[in-house]
Amino acid sequence: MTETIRIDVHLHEGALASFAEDVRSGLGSDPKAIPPKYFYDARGSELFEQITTLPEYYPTRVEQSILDAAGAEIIERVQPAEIVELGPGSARKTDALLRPMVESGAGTRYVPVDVSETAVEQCARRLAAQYDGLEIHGLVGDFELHMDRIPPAPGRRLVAFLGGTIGNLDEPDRARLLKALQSELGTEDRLLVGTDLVKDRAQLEAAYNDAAGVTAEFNRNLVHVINANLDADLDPDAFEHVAFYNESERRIEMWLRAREEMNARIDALEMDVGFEPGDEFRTEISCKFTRETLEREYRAVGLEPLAWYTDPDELFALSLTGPAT
Ligand code: SAH
Ligand code: AVI
Repeated sequence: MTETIRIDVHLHEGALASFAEDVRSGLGSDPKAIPPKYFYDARGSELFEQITTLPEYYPTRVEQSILDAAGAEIIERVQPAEIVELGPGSARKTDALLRPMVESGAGTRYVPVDVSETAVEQCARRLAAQYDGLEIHGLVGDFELHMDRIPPAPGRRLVAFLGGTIGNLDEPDRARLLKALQSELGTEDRLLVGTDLVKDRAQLEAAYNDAAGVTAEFNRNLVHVINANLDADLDPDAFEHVAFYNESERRIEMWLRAREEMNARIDALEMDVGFEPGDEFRTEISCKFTRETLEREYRAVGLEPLAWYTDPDELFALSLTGPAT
């Protein structure tokens, strides 16, 4: 069996400086908000994996079913020489694309790009053992900052952005990312994006308020990450997990709300932070889409919608686009 793994790490001191800056400005802004990409240290990645198995969290199961049904057809249609995946996490679902790509004989490389070092290492090791001869070139980096570090393609490229992670960005950030992707894509390259769809409030809110409390722990992990990286002494258990559907913005919002009065110190920022009971900061948005809103965003950046794959209940969708000609 031939195993070929290379992993480039692009998150060094710069990442800590950006985290420090994002926490400083996030806790000083109104409303207070910290970007969700910081959830994903080793523990955050592990908690997210647990979320994907929860009965209430339908997106993973439903996206998997769409990929199982359409994966081979997508590969046949695009005939990629490689798959670049943004935010793969464990990349479990990506098997539905990798298997047909490797079996086609045309695809030889997989490029996972994730801020979580453990995620890149673990998925690279698993996939190298599973697919004989598949070259794996992982990047530990931020897909909003390090797109230019992706190695040149050996041929036609399929960029996969699964899980609905695009919905964790607000509209200006999505437009910036989609535009950057559009300008990187060759005429025959394709982009495959997974998005959660607008649906009734009860089902959405249940998915982010699971009975076992795993999402609450995932949410509070941001406090652990702040403490560990910025020498802070915030008490994670002093924050209550809050998640609700903001219907006018068509997004789930997750917040951490102080249960009691608290005074904490963030040494690395030389910052004292005080919380009154009920004070809160936003930790994540998770935007929900319709085919119409999404295709409008694609067209605005020069991406042409080519195919739409969904489940019978239209809970989740995969959309395939390419550069408009
Ligand atoms: N695609 C997987 C994992 C989704 S969780 C699935 O569908 O199950 C989101 C993943 O994106 C995590 O692994 C997280 O570390 C990664 N991520 C979030 N923001 C990122 C960013 N700005 N750059 C790179 N990776 C990011
Ligand atoms: C990774 N992302 C698409 C997940 C979501 O549903 O927005 C993260 C998550 N947050 C809470 N549960 C899952």
